[in-house]
Amino acid sequence: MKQTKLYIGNKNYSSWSMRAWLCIKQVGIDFEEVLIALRTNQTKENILKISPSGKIPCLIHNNLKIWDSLAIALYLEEIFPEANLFPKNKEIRHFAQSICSEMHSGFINLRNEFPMDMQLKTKQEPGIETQKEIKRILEIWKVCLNKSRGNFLFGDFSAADAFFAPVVSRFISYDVEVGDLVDYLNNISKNAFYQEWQSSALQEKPAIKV
Ligand SMILES: N[C@@H](CCC(=O)N[C@@H](CS)C(=O)NCC(=O)O)C(=O)O
Repeated sequence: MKQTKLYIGNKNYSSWSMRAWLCIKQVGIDFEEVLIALRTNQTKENILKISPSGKIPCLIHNNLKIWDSLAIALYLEEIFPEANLFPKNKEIRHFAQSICSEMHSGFINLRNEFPMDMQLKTKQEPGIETQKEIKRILEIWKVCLNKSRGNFLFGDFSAADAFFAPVVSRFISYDVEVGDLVDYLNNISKNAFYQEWQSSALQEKPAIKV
């Protein structure tokens, strides 16, 4: 049994789990992933055995328990600074942490209207509020990519890319128009860890909402 465990939800649906999982994969430590099925009658009870918030992801590392995707990303950065989950330059680091926080606490309309479902391929026009949120996301990506001039928001793959990876998945699923930012969608969706997560997601049985 491995010392480090990451509790996650169904890979097809759990955008929060995907963020934490991509961060820990980027760090490169050995860990056991434990999947708790979402949308069942036992989901809440099963999650509460592990995570005090009743939500996943939840990380167990060195006998510490860290729940919430943002807390997990910040913890991993603190313990494994060499993985460069956040940029080292102070100004850029604050910027990266701000956009992760903005993602973490916002974009409610996008979340509700376009829930992550990696098995889904459709064309759906976003409502007015979701359009505004999409515009803001594209603006964030543009600012970062113009500065980084790399494949990812801050050059190499970082926590910020992990935080926006489920958005990329949503944009692909719902065929959202992103203009020349399509290159960024491709860079994320071709990332080896993204692909690994997606190939498991595509094999999952659809969950029925309880
Ligand atoms: N803000 C939290 C959100 C976590 C969250 O909502 N997780 C969902 C799965 S994607 C969950 O645990 N749902 C189970 C439930 O609410 O019963 C984070 O960043 O970790």
